Amino acid sequence: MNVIRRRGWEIPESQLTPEPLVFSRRGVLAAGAGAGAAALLSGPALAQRVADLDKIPDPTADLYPAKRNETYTLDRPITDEKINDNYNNFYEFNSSKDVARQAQALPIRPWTIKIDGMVEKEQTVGIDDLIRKIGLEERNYRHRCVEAWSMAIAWTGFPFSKLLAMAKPLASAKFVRMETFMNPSVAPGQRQPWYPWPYVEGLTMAEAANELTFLATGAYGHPMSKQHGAPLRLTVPWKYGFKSIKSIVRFSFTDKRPVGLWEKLQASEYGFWANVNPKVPHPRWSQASEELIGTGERRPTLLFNGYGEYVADLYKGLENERLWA
Ligand SMILES: Nc1nc2c(c(=O)[nH]1)N[C@H]1C(S)=C(S)[C@@H](COP(=O)(O)O)O[C@H]1N2
Ligand SMILES: [Mo]
Repeated sequence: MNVIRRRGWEIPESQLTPEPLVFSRRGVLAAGAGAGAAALLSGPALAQRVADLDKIPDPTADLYPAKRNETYTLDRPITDEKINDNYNNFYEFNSSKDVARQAQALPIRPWTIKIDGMVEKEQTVGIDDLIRKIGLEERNYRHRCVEAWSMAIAWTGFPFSKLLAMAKPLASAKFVRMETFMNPSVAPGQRQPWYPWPYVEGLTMAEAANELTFLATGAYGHPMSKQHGAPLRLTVPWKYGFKSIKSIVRFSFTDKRPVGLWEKLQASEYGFWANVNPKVPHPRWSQASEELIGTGERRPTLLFNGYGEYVADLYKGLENERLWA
């Protein structure tokens, strides 16, 4: 993501020290001191780890490809899988688009998900039990990043509403807060202390229950690649991409509006609602059009990324809120 490091969140000494020095010194401190930090794997050791992880079976791989739900149609071709697999935002690994190799170090089995907070009964569930219990379908969705690029993806997964049915949130719950794994020993970006890890995102209960809101476990007819956020990733296609949190480990139901990682870092640029709107520019660039990654084409951006018929009603009466970006 595109963040000016205004560093209001940093320690005051940063005002006295040239930036590159602050970053390297703090980076070194964090790597040496934090959480009993094991040495970060690289080179042959990383390759060996990835090879070992690749041997761990995926117990729900037989469910792919799932039947496509034809309700959701595209106005553009699906992005080529090779391109999509090599152009990602996954700051836990690094802040470039080139994260695919590093992301392979993430273990995704076993993977447990905690459901807690304002629910009838807190529970912990393994990803494969969850997938088998709920079942899978395929959906083609557009994806619009706040950085003014877009893709189209064939996701596999299940509607968020089915997780709600399982979680049984109390009437007092107003929001769901989602959290990504925290594992700095395999995710080098998580050793960068200026990001408020872990990655967090949130939705209102009405947004979570909307028929478009989808939890993806696969893409392109097979289990999702790690760089896309395996084994469980949110897709809310009418919002800027940063809302679609990857590699989720926890759903907490709450009456307090969650503050996402980007909002915490730079609230003036990345807000809670973050609905796509071509008429409301980001403070530093226009949102009027987008680059379709892999095609060289630029297109006008659509209000709600073209999904207004499903979601516009969610925002009636909220006109005083900062609904865009
Ligand atoms: N945990 C986590 N989730 C994340 C991100 C991230 O850095 N970490 N990046 C977000 C952003 S900005 C975008 S555009 C999408 C990118 O998804 P893709 O790499 O599958 O295209 O993931 C979102 N979810
Ligand atoms: Mo993004």
